[in-house]
Amino acid sequence: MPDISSTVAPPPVIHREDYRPPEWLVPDIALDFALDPAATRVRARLEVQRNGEHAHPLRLDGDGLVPLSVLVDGAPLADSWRLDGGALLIDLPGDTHIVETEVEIAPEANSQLMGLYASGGLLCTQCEAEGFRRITFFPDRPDVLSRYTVRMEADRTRYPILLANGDPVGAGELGDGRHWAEWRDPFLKPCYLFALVAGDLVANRANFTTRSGREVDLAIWVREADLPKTDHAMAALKASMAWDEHVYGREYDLAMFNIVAVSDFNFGAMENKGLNIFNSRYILADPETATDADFDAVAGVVAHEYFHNWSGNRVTCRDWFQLSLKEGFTVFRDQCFSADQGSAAVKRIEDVRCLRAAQFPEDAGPLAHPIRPESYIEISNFYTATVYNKGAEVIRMLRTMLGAERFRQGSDLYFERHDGTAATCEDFVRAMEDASGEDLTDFRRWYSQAGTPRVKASLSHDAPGGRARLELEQTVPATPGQPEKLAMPIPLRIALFGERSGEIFGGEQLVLLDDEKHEILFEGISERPILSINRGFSAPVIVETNRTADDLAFLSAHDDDPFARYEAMQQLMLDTLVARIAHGSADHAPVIQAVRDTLADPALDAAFVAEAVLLPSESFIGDQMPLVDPDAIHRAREALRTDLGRSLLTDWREAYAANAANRYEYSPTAKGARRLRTVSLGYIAASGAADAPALAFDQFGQADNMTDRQGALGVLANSMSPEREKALAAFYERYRGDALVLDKWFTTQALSTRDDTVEQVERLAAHPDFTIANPNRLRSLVGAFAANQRAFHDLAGRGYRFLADMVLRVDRLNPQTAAKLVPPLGRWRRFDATRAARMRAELERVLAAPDLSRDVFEQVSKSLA
Ligand code: 0A1
Ligand code: ZN
Repeated sequence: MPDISSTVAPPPVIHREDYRPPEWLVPDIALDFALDPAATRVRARLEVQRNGEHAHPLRLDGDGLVPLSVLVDGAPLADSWRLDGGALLIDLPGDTHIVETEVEIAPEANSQLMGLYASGGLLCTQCEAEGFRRITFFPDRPDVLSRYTVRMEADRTRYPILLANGDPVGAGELGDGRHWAEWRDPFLKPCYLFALVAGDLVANRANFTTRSGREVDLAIWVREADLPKTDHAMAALKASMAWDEHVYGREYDLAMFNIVAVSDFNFGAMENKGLNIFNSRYILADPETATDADFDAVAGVVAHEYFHNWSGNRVTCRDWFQLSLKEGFTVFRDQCFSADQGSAAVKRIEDVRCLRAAQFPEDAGPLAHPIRPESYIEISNFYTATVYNKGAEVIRMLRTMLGAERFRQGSDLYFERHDGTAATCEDFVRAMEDASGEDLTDFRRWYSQAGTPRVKASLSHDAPGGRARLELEQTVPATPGQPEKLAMPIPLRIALFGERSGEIFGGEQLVLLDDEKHEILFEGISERPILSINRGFSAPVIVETNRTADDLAFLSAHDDDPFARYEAMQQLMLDTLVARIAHGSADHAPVIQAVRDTLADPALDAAFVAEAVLLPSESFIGDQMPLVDPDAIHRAREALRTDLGRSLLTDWREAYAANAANRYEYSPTAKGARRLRTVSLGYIAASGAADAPALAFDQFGQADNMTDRQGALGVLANSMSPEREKALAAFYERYRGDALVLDKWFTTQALSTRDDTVEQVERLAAHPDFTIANPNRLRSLVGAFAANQRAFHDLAGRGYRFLADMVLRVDRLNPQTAAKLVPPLGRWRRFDATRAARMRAELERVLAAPDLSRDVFEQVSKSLA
């Protein structure tokens, strides 16, 4: 048989440098939907305007659409339109015309969840990045801004609520059980921010008065049974609105703000103007079904989408290469919001942990790209930790370098200059530059160069002279397409502590390492100094220092910067683990002592202690090694865990008892206590204490909240005890009707450290409650399993085969979601020859499959290159 795949042309690559302004603008669009899950008729009326001097036809993007009619200025067109790869091309004589089209689409057959689709009896839309072209013919690019009027009609019983962007302007009955509603959005917007929802929904309603006195009606729309779970999201929404006024001077601008929760959603949520659509897991929360981490995620995502109203909607992106303009900035904004709501130190630790878990590996692998990519095949593949989280770190560095006040002046200038337009990352940097008077020429390298910079820092002390010398050296690793790198300006917050006195010499300094090498001399250093560097994680870099175990132990007990204190402990643990992996043994005593001291320090709050005493993850340990050995890492980490458990058993038992609560309460203190209690339980179990399973089962059974219950279940899931099966069965029975909680049941098992996890996961994939059609459920099992470093890297390659099979199955339904499963296989270069060959073989098998989507093709071909 001929190899057909090799004769199919590879999909085109889009380059940033090829950007050209749109040839036609669409200042106004009226949409008319006759909604029906099987066949929805969409009529569009576009006012089109030639942009500049040219004779090109109007090009309206379309994906899977068939024009039922095309009218120009009211007259049917017979032969002056044609289809070109899905797009509709129309020759137009004049400079302005009215173009009307009609198409029919089938929401319930839309398994990609892009465009108009059905979810749990609702009809809803997702248009970012290029979903609008699956609804109607339109120039589907973010720099075409239009005023929208949307009319919807639908069956009143199935779809009593009809929502779209902006404000409602009319509604009525149609007879035969159908009704209609019309909405108008007064703000110009790109089509990726268009949204509609139709369904049987109820609202949690509230209102908010902006600081200039505007009244805003707030509504969170959900299925009736979910209404009691919406208060936390509503509180977060109000807090976000107030925060953006207070911190950025940004007010909300419509009379209404609607949020809808849906069960089937590819990402977290979407910032459609005035009508945010959310994955229900980021709206619904009550103590019985959501953990403290879930509560935090709900507030963070609600804030994120709300903040997009300015950083994304009022000022949008010129093209998709500028994605980090809205995403990096908005993640930075939501991180600061969350930091202000609770413990800023713990929030920073979590954000850095997330960056290291998701972004550092991306930057070190075959899919590395700058926060402003140069090219893509499928833009959906660029909603990455690099664009989002490293993008946020880049904005944070700007604020660190300019100071809070000048940063705010820069953001004011940016919003003022670009309001109502589609802007670029360059526009943002220029506003910061103009407002602050700083030259940010070299700083722009953070936008164009990929790869995590490495900083070597060595401190030496000249005791008789009372001087210290800090030598800094940076290297930026080669990444695909970027073999050579220029030095990056790296802002490092630094302090020196006296080894004996514990005092800081001369306070904290901000050092800008903007060359390959840099040297700083400190005078008046009367005793041996200990270096505290990259305090608060002031730059997204990897720092290597010549600090001893004693230095790190000192900092873990005395550093006044909570992040640096946590970091010192992590480094001490990492050094110990890496030494054990390399030499087969290591001295655990310094780690044990540092953990004991941290547990005993009365000045520390429980939330911080819980973070500080946790060992680095297996994958982060792997990132420190030239070649990852998952089994050796697991053994070393478990040995240290066991040792910590045994040596400090009394301390863990004390912490466990001291952090018990009589009754559930939602407060930072109560959250910290819950976290430390379950971390302590984990160590008690790691010690091998005979009563550990019973203790965990008790916590599981008696918990009055999901944090404690799931925490105990997680501990049991790693055990071989009979309590494990009892707890899993009880959890399933209790929550089988609640999809979001059932996701946790799958995830907990997929993350188990037991030897039989691969088989368990294969078995769970055949469970009647498992489905690949729902992205949350898919990720709860498959995504979690691929993050379980030991189980996924099973030497026989079963984990790899399982994941590749899933990629192929999911690709037929939902390419975007399938592509997101590929990166763990792409890390093959980091593993031993046997594993690397098996991972490659699976990638090659996927690549050879017929009819692969562009999404998966791009991720797999780049992973093999
Ligand atoms: N802009 C959203 C992210 C998002 C992107 C694509 C989506 O559709 C598949 C959905 C959401 C955000 O940053 O929250
Ligand atoms: Zn976003």
